[in-house]
Amino acid sequence: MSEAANLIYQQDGAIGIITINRPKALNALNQATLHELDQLLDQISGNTAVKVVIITGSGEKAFVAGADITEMQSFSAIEGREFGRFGQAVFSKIENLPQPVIAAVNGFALGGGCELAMACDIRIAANTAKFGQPEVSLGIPPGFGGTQRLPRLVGKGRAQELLFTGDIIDAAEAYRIGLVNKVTTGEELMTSARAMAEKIMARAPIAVQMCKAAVNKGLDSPLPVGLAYEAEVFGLCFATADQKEGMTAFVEKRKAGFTGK
Ligand code: CO8
Repeated sequence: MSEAANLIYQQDGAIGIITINRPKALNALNQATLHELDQLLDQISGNTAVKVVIITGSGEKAFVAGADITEMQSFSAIEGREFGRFGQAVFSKIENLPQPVIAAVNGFALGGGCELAMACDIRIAANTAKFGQPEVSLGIPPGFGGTQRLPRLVGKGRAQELLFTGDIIDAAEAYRIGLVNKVTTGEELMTSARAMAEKIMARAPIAVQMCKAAVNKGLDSPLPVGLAYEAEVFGLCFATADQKEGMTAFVEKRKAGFTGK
Protein backbone atom coordinates (compact mmCIF):
# COMPACT_ATOMS: atom_id res chain seq x y z
CA MET A 1 0.00 0.00 0.00
CA SER A 2 1.27 3.45 -0.86
CA GLU A 3 -0.21 6.78 0.09
CA ALA A 4 0.39 10.05 -1.73
CA ALA A 5 -1.22 13.23 -0.40
CA ASN A 6 -4.44 12.74 -2.32
CA LEU A 7 -4.43 9.10 -3.42
CA ILE A 8 -4.23 5.69 -1.78
CA TYR A 9 -2.82 2.83 -3.82
CA GLN A 10 -3.18 -0.77 -2.72
CA GLN A 11 -2.09 -3.86 -4.57
CA ASP A 12 -4.28 -6.79 -3.65
CA GLY A 13 -2.82 -9.81 -5.43
CA ALA A 14 -2.88 -8.83 -9.09
CA ILE A 15 -5.53 -6.12 -8.59
CA GLY A 16 -4.34 -2.53 -8.25
CA ILE A 17 -6.81 -0.38 -6.32
CA ILE A 18 -6.61 3.41 -6.65
CA THR A 19 -8.66 5.43 -4.16
CA ILE A 20 -9.10 9.15 -4.75
CA ASN A 21 -8.69 10.42 -1.22
CA ARG A 22 -9.91 13.98 -0.60
CA PRO A 23 -13.12 13.11 1.23
CA LYS A 24 -13.51 16.59 2.77
CA ALA A 25 -13.82 18.04 -0.75
CA LEU A 26 -15.86 15.01 -1.95
CA ASN A 27 -12.71 13.78 -3.70
CA ALA A 28 -12.69 16.75 -6.10
CA LEU A 29 -9.77 16.61 -8.51
CA ASN A 30 -7.33 19.44 -8.01
CA GLN A 31 -4.11 19.78 -9.99
CA ALA A 32 -2.04 18.02 -7.32
CA THR A 33 -4.36 14.98 -7.36
CA LEU A 34 -4.24 14.79 -11.15
CA HIS A 35 -0.43 14.92 -11.07
CA GLU A 36 -0.32 12.12 -8.48
CA LEU A 37 -2.72 10.08 -10.58
CA ASP A 38 -0.62 10.66 -13.69
CA GLN A 39 2.53 9.41 -11.96
CA LEU A 40 0.77 6.42 -10.42
CA LEU A 41 -0.64 5.40 -13.81
CA ASP A 42 2.89 5.39 -15.27
CA GLN A 43 4.00 3.02 -12.50
CA ILE A 44 0.99 0.74 -12.96
CA SER A 45 1.33 0.71 -16.74
CA GLY A 46 4.85 -0.72 -16.46
CA ASN A 47 3.99 -3.19 -13.69
CA THR A 48 3.15 -6.54 -15.25
CA ALA A 49 2.18 -7.92 -11.82
CA VAL A 50 -0.95 -5.72 -11.96
CA LYS A 51 -3.57 -7.38 -14.16
CA VAL A 52 -6.67 -5.27 -13.48
CA VAL A 53 -7.10 -1.83 -11.93
CA ILE A 54 -10.05 -0.61 -9.86
CA ILE A 55 -10.61 3.12 -9.30
CA THR A 56 -12.87 4.26 -6.47
CA GLY A 57 -13.41 7.20 -4.13
CA SER A 58 -12.77 7.57 -0.42
CA GLY A 59 -15.76 7.64 1.94
CA GLU A 60 -19.36 6.78 1.25
CA LYS A 61 -20.58 10.01 -0.24
CA ALA A 62 -18.53 10.63 -3.36
CA PHE A 63 -16.61 8.87 -6.08
CA VAL A 64 -15.37 12.24 -7.38
CA ALA A 65 -17.57 15.38 -7.24
CA GLY A 66 -15.74 16.96 -10.16
CA ALA A 67 -12.71 19.06 -10.82
CA ASP A 68 -11.89 21.33 -7.89
CA ILE A 69 -14.13 24.38 -8.32
CA THR A 70 -12.30 26.49 -5.73
CA GLU A 71 -9.07 25.99 -7.68
CA MET A 72 -10.66 26.66 -11.10
CA GLN A 73 -12.57 29.73 -9.94
CA SER A 74 -9.77 32.20 -10.76
CA PHE A 75 -8.31 30.48 -13.84
CA SER A 76 -7.47 32.54 -16.90
CA ALA A 77 -8.51 31.20 -20.32
CA ILE A 78 -4.99 29.85 -20.84
CA GLU A 79 -4.91 28.16 -17.42
CA GLY A 80 -8.34 26.65 -18.09
CA ARG A 81 -7.20 25.24 -21.42
CA GLU A 82 -4.01 23.82 -19.90
CA PHE A 83 -5.91 22.26 -16.99
CA GLY A 84 -8.38 20.76 -19.47
CA ARG A 85 -5.57 19.39 -21.63
CA PHE A 86 -3.79 17.89 -18.66
CA GLY A 87 -6.94 16.26 -17.30
CA GLN A 88 -7.71 14.88 -20.76
CA ALA A 89 -4.17 13.46 -21.03
CA VAL A 90 -4.44 11.74 -17.64
CA PHE A 91 -7.84 10.26 -18.47
CA SER A 92 -6.58 9.11 -21.89
CA LYS A 93 -3.76 7.38 -20.02
CA ILE A 94 -6.41 5.45 -18.07
CA GLU A 95 -8.27 4.62 -21.28
CA ASN A 96 -5.07 3.34 -22.90
CA LEU A 97 -3.58 1.57 -19.88
CA PRO A 98 -2.69 -1.99 -20.90
CA GLN A 99 -4.71 -3.33 -17.97
CA PRO A 100 -8.52 -3.25 -17.91
CA VAL A 101 -9.78 -0.54 -15.55
CA ILE A 102 -13.01 -0.81 -13.54
CA ALA A 103 -14.60 2.25 -11.93
CA ALA A 104 -16.27 1.33 -8.64
CA VAL A 105 -18.55 4.36 -8.33
CA ASN A 106 -19.39 4.71 -4.64
CA GLY A 107 -21.25 8.03 -4.69
CA PHE A 108 -21.35 11.33 -6.59
CA ALA A 109 -19.66 11.10 -10.01
CA LEU A 110 -20.18 14.61 -11.28
CA GLY A 111 -18.35 16.64 -13.91
CA GLY A 112 -14.73 15.44 -13.88
CA GLY A 113 -15.88 12.51 -11.72
CA CYS A 114 -18.31 11.28 -14.36
CA GLU A 115 -15.56 11.86 -16.93
CA LEU A 116 -13.11 9.83 -14.83
CA ALA A 117 -15.61 6.96 -14.64
CA MET A 118 -16.17 7.16 -18.40
CA ALA A 119 -12.43 6.93 -19.10
CA CYS A 120 -12.48 3.55 -17.33
CA ASP A 121 -13.38 0.44 -19.33
CA ILE A 122 -16.22 -0.76 -17.09
CA ARG A 123 -18.37 1.04 -14.52
CA ILE A 124 -20.00 -0.60 -11.50
CA ALA A 125 -22.11 1.72 -9.37
CA ALA A 126 -23.46 1.62 -5.83
CA ASN A 127 -27.24 2.14 -5.86
CA THR A 128 -26.64 5.48 -4.09
CA ALA A 129 -24.31 6.78 -6.83
CA LYS A 130 -25.28 9.85 -8.82
CA PHE A 131 -24.00 10.84 -12.25
CA GLY A 132 -24.04 14.06 -14.21
CA GLN A 133 -22.20 16.74 -16.14
CA PRO A 134 -23.38 19.87 -14.30
CA GLU A 135 -20.68 22.13 -15.79
CA VAL A 136 -23.14 24.37 -17.66
CA SER A 137 -24.42 25.48 -14.24
CA LEU A 138 -20.90 26.77 -13.57
CA GLY A 139 -20.55 28.57 -16.91
CA ILE A 140 -18.30 26.01 -18.60
CA PRO A 141 -18.72 22.91 -20.74
CA PRO A 142 -17.13 19.64 -19.58
CA GLY A 143 -13.37 19.75 -20.11
CA PHE A 144 -12.02 16.29 -19.29
CA GLY A 145 -13.58 14.42 -22.21
CA GLY A 146 -17.27 14.53 -21.23
CA THR A 147 -18.50 15.95 -24.53
CA GLN A 148 -16.71 13.12 -26.34
CA ARG A 149 -17.07 10.01 -24.18
CA LEU A 150 -20.66 10.56 -23.00
CA PRO A 151 -22.20 10.45 -26.53
CA ARG A 152 -20.00 7.45 -27.37
CA LEU A 153 -21.43 5.64 -24.34
CA VAL A 154 -25.09 6.66 -24.31
CA GLY A 155 -25.74 8.13 -27.77
CA LYS A 156 -25.99 11.74 -28.92
CA GLY A 157 -29.55 12.58 -27.81
CA ARG A 158 -29.19 11.34 -24.24
CA ALA A 159 -25.72 12.88 -23.96
CA GLN A 160 -26.93 16.27 -25.20
CA GLU A 161 -29.82 16.21 -22.72
CA LEU A 162 -27.45 15.55 -19.81
CA LEU A 163 -24.92 18.09 -21.08
CA PHE A 164 -27.44 20.88 -21.81
CA THR A 165 -29.55 20.47 -18.65
CA GLY A 166 -26.79 19.50 -16.20
CA ASP A 167 -29.31 17.02 -14.77
CA ILE A 168 -28.05 14.61 -12.12
CA ILE A 169 -29.26 11.04 -12.59
CA ASP A 170 -29.30 8.13 -10.16
CA ALA A 171 -27.58 4.78 -10.62
CA ALA A 172 -30.73 3.06 -11.91
CA GLU A 173 -31.13 5.64 -14.68
CA ALA A 174 -27.40 5.49 -15.45
CA TYR A 175 -27.81 1.73 -15.85
CA ARG A 176 -30.91 2.15 -18.00
CA ILE A 177 -29.10 4.42 -20.49
CA GLY A 178 -25.95 2.30 -20.58
CA LEU A 179 -23.69 4.64 -18.63
CA VAL A 180 -22.94 1.93 -16.07
CA ASN A 181 -22.58 -1.82 -16.51
CA LYS A 182 -23.97 -2.91 -13.17
CA VAL A 183 -25.56 -1.57 -9.98
CA THR A 184 -24.96 -3.10 -6.53
CA THR A 185 -25.51 -2.09 -2.93
CA GLY A 186 -22.85 0.11 -1.40
CA GLU A 187 -21.68 -2.80 0.79
CA GLU A 188 -21.27 -5.10 -2.19
CA LEU A 189 -19.62 -2.58 -4.51
CA MET A 190 -15.97 -3.52 -3.98
CA THR A 191 -16.77 -7.25 -3.79
CA SER A 192 -18.57 -6.95 -7.08
CA ALA A 193 -15.69 -4.99 -8.68
CA ARG A 194 -13.17 -7.55 -7.40
CA ALA A 195 -15.32 -10.42 -8.70
CA MET A 196 -15.38 -8.83 -12.14
CA ALA A 197 -11.60 -8.30 -11.95
CA GLU A 198 -11.08 -11.97 -10.96
CA LYS A 199 -13.24 -13.15 -13.84
CA ILE A 200 -11.21 -11.06 -16.32
CA MET A 201 -7.94 -12.26 -14.77
CA ALA A 202 -8.93 -15.89 -15.35
CA ARG A 203 -8.95 -15.23 -19.12
CA ALA A 204 -5.91 -15.02 -21.39
CA PRO A 205 -4.24 -11.70 -20.45
CA ILE A 206 -2.79 -10.86 -23.86
CA ALA A 207 -6.13 -11.59 -25.54
CA VAL A 208 -7.87 -9.30 -23.03
CA GLN A 209 -5.28 -6.59 -23.69
CA MET A 210 -5.82 -6.95 -27.41
CA CYS A 211 -9.60 -6.61 -26.97
CA LYS A 212 -9.04 -3.34 -25.12
CA ALA A 213 -6.61 -2.01 -27.72
CA ALA A 214 -8.85 -3.04 -30.65
CA VAL A 215 -12.00 -1.50 -29.15
CA ASN A 216 -10.15 1.76 -28.45
CA LYS A 217 -8.63 1.81 -31.92
CA GLY A 218 -11.99 1.07 -33.53
CA LEU A 219 -13.87 3.78 -31.65
CA ASP A 220 -11.34 6.32 -32.97
CA SER A 221 -11.36 5.08 -36.56
CA PRO A 222 -13.54 4.27 -39.57
CA LEU A 223 -14.77 0.64 -39.53
CA PRO A 224 -12.25 -0.68 -42.13
CA VAL A 225 -9.34 0.66 -40.04
CA GLY A 226 -10.73 -0.97 -36.89
CA LEU A 227 -11.31 -4.25 -38.70
CA ALA A 228 -7.78 -4.22 -40.15
CA TYR A 229 -6.41 -3.66 -36.64
CA GLU A 230 -8.55 -6.49 -35.27
CA ALA A 231 -7.18 -8.87 -37.93
CA GLU A 232 -3.63 -7.92 -36.93
CA VAL A 233 -4.08 -8.50 -33.20
CA PHE A 234 -6.13 -11.64 -33.87
CA GLY A 235 -3.21 -13.00 -35.91
CA LEU A 236 -0.64 -11.93 -33.31
CA CYS A 237 -2.39 -13.94 -30.61
CA PHE A 238 -1.65 -17.15 -32.53
CA ALA A 239 1.99 -16.52 -31.59
CA THR A 240 1.14 -16.75 -27.86
CA ALA A 241 1.46 -19.75 -25.56
CA ASP A 242 -1.97 -18.87 -24.19
CA GLN A 243 -3.62 -19.45 -27.59
CA LYS A 244 -2.06 -22.94 -27.67
CA GLU A 245 -3.14 -23.57 -24.09
CA GLY A 246 -6.68 -22.19 -24.56
CA MET A 247 -7.43 -24.26 -27.64
CA THR A 248 -5.67 -27.41 -26.36
CA ALA A 249 -7.62 -27.16 -23.08
CA PHE A 250 -10.86 -26.89 -25.05
CA VAL A 251 -10.04 -29.95 -27.14
CA GLU A 252 -8.91 -31.87 -24.03
CA LYS A 253 -12.10 -30.78 -22.18
CA ARG A 254 -10.21 -29.23 -19.27
CA LYS A 255 -9.91 -25.74 -17.79
CA ALA A 256 -7.18 -23.62 -19.38
CA GLY A 257 -4.30 -22.39 -17.23
CA PHE A 258 -3.10 -19.15 -18.78
CA THR A 259 0.36 -17.71 -18.17
CA GLY A 260 0.09 -14.37 -19.96
CA LYS A 261 2.72 -15.47 -22.49
N1 CO8 B 1 -14.75 21.22 -6.04
C1 CO8 B 1 -14.33 21.69 -4.85
N2 CO8 B 1 -14.95 21.40 -3.67
C2 CO8 B 1 -16.06 20.63 -3.74
C3 CO8 B 1 -16.54 20.12 -4.95
C4 CO8 B 1 -15.83 20.44 -6.15
N3 CO8 B 1 -16.19 19.97 -7.35
N4 CO8 B 1 -17.65 19.39 -4.69
C5 CO8 B 1 -17.85 19.45 -3.35
N5 CO8 B 1 -16.89 20.20 -2.77
C6 CO8 B 1 -16.73 20.52 -1.37
C7 CO8 B 1 -17.75 21.55 -0.92
O1 CO8 B 1 -17.33 22.86 -1.23
C8 CO8 B 1 -17.80 21.29 0.57
O2 CO8 B 1 -16.67 21.87 1.16
P1 CO8 B 1 -16.81 22.64 2.60
O3 CO8 B 1 -17.23 21.56 3.55
O4 CO8 B 1 -15.44 23.15 2.84
O5 CO8 B 1 -17.86 23.69 2.42
C9 CO8 B 1 -17.62 19.78 0.67
O6 CO8 B 1 -17.02 19.38 -0.58
C10 CO8 B 1 -18.92 19.03 0.84
O7 CO8 B 1 -19.79 19.41 -0.21
P2 CO8 B 1 -21.28 20.01 0.05
O8 CO8 B 1 -21.37 20.66 1.38
O9 CO8 B 1 -21.64 20.83 -1.15
O10 CO8 B 1 -22.10 18.64 0.08
P3 CO8 B 1 -23.64 18.44 -0.30
O11 CO8 B 1 -24.00 17.08 0.15
O12 CO8 B 1 -24.46 19.59 0.16
O13 CO8 B 1 -23.66 18.48 -1.91
C11 CO8 B 1 -22.85 17.94 -4.12
C12 CO8 B 1 -22.97 17.49 -2.65
C13 CO8 B 1 -24.24 17.98 -4.76
C14 CO8 B 1 -21.97 16.94 -4.84
C15 CO8 B 1 -22.24 19.36 -4.17
O14 CO8 B 1 -21.05 19.34 -3.40
C16 CO8 B 1 -21.89 19.82 -5.55
O15 CO8 B 1 -22.75 20.25 -6.29
N6 CO8 B 1 -20.58 19.79 -5.91
C17 CO8 B 1 -20.10 20.28 -7.17
C18 CO8 B 1 -20.45 19.36 -8.29
C19 CO8 B 1 -20.01 19.91 -9.62
O16 CO8 B 1 -20.50 20.92 -10.08
N7 CO8 B 1 -19.03 19.25 -10.24
C20 CO8 B 1 -18.50 19.65 -11.51
C21 CO8 B 1 -17.30 20.49 -11.30
S1 CO8 B 1 -16.70 21.18 -12.81
C22 CO8 B 1 -15.84 19.93 -13.52
O17 CO8 B 1 -15.71 18.87 -13.00
C23 CO8 B 1 -15.23 20.23 -14.84
C24 CO8 B 1 -14.20 19.19 -15.26
C25 CO8 B 1 -13.39 19.67 -16.40
C26 CO8 B 1 -12.56 20.84 -16.00
C27 CO8 B 1 -11.82 21.42 -17.15
C28 CO8 B 1 -11.12 22.68 -16.72
C29 CO8 B 1 -10.79 23.55 -17.79
